[in-house]
Amino acid sequence: MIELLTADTPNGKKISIMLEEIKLDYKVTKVNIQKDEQFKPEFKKLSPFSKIPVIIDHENKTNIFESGAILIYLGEKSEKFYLKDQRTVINQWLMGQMGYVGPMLGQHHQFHHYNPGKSQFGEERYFKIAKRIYTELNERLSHSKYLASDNYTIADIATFPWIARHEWHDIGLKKFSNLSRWYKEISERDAVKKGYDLLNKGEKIPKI
Ligand SMILES: N[C@@H](CCC(=O)N[C@@H](CS)C(=O)NCC(=O)O)C(=O)O
Repeated sequence: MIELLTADTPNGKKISIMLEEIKLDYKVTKVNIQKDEQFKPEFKKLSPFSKIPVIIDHENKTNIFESGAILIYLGEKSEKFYLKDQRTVINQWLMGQMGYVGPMLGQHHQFHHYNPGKSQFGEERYFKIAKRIYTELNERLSHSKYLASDNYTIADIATFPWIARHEWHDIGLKKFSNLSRWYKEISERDAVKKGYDLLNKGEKIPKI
């Protein structure tokens, strides 16, 4: 059994979606990051940067932090969505999400959604970067069905929950036809719908 220690955020949703996709038995343990539970010593032992998500694989007593590393671990364990002969390309799109797409859109959330009016520089900078990310993903998806290849992989699973915040981004997802096609298709997967609602609150994936 896998225990997923998480909060209801895009990084958290990546892992619940993956666990639903690979149909592993799992339970969610909520970490309330608004109440600083991530800084408790017992959690910090599992996650040195005090970040969710973390998994504990009780089968072999392994714990893993960093969502990209968790997706790789689960991909290898299940032999799903991380095809052996496509790992070099999957890793690139996964690392691109981890090092660029997620952190930059996260800053856009901070300046544009949570704290508008506090920094014109921050708002403009991350709005521009977010738009660039939409354009770049759209371009990739103009000649590839999914991000890494013609197969749905952990790179898509990592990226999807970030694009699912498109209403916060105010960029206009529907103007990006390939990204919209990809988004719509992934949002219709049963496992994605279930994993997106990781706290069972009836949360629906935002439509385009
Ligand atoms: N690179 C990390 C980022 C994780 C991350 O930023 N988690 C946020 C929530 S989405 C968090 O735990 N924030 C609490 C904090 O920083 O104190 C990953 O992908 O796992």
